[in-house]
Amino acid sequence: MNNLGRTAVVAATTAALGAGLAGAAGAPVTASAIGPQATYLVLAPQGGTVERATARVSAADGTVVADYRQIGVLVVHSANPAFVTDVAGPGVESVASTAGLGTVLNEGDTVELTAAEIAEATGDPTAEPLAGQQWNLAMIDVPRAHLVTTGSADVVVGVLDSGISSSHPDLADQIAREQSASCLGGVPDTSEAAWNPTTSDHGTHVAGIIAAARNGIGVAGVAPGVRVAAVKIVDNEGYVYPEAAICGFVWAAEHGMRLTNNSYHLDPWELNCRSDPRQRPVWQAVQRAIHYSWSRGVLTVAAAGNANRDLAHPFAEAGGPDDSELREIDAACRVLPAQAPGVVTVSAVGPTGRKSYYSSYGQGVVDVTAPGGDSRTRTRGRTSTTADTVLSTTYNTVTRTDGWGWKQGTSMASPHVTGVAALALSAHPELTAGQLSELLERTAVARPCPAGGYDPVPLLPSPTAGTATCRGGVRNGFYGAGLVNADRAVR
Ligand SMILES: [Ca+2]
Repeated sequence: MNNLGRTAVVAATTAALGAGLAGAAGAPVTASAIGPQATYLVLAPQGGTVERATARVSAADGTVVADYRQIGVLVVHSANPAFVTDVAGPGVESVASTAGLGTVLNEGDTVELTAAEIAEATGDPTAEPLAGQQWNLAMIDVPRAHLVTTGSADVVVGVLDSGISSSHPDLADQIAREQSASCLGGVPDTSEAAWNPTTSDHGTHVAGIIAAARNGIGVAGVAPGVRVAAVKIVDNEGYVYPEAAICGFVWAAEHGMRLTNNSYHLDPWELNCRSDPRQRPVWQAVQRAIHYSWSRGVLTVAAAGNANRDLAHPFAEAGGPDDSELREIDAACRVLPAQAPGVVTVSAVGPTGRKSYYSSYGQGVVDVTAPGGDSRTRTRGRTSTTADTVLSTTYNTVTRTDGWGWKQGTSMASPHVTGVAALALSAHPELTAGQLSELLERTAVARPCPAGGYDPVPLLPSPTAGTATCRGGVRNGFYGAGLVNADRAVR
């Protein structure tokens, strides 16, 4: 740990934190839809069999690399330039190439703790050494909840993300190794190397928020008694392709998980438009996968996104494969998986409880809110304060060193909700996914809309600046049903 420094190891951009978080400046996506071994999603009619679709794939010179007949979805490789038209026919509802449909993980910088900072914080033998910096846990009453339960090892949470460091001293004993897998390419690979992080520590940070151990080292998570499974869906370039996410949902549903955390969004654009014929099959396939999870008792928790966007009133956006392209956005456009049915969608607040400057929102979209950090709340009189973000476990992919550090985003808020849900399941294992979702909302502490207008970044220019409008009453667009509360959820 002596080589840890205050370096941004996975900087998404070199601009301000806001830009890195928003992901608006994501790397260009090559739109070469056709080529050797292009990947396709082939959907059979919902509720039907995949037999005819499988035969049509073969006849169209395609190879099925993953068969998700549970949801009527095949992941196919083909070099046939005419595959999309050749495969169409009876038994095939829709087909789409997923080339160019990956999206760069919505990821901010990590500010790692130095060895000196870690050493200085080990004074209190009765608490986790870094617990004093975890404002986020006190905010949602985690210490009081732990008097009831710290979580049951029977509860396994799927972390659909960039992998989890299995060598991390705060996570090594928390990982359900036999339930972990990489889903890159849409095909599960259970080797430990495959589900460890390679180019991003995002999943390691998320996993620590949920379940970092109470072991006298570093930090503790919201639910240190539960276990996490690494389900790696973020590839080495930072992309999340639809076939990887679909594989991840099905894997989690069939390997004993009760919850999945989803701190990412799909597509090269933030929004997936069902009216776009190329995106519609992705929407359908992901929705089927999430519904399948739900039917198997798995609750899906997802981040709302970091664009300070009103998801209930989408507007035209630039970006995607060609940054000059401006798309028509309408009510058929959604953030996936956050806006899929049955998903608990999470906005972020900072230490003051106000919506984080970057957090997306939307009445009828956000279900609950949780601490995601806000470096610009200026609780200490400075313009930007790292300690107002979220401290968790890190893995430096350059030095291959485990550590602890700060990140902010709805990516960090979502695992707080997942952790609270894991505690609630530990206390009430009989809950169905629907009952658990309802419990999270019923036990949340309502937060009113801020009075007057809301400028998320007063006096500061920001890529995500712009007045946000909070709509609704007790349940509203900024905070949904309110701030999740671990103590109320376990009673
Ligand atoms: Ca610990």
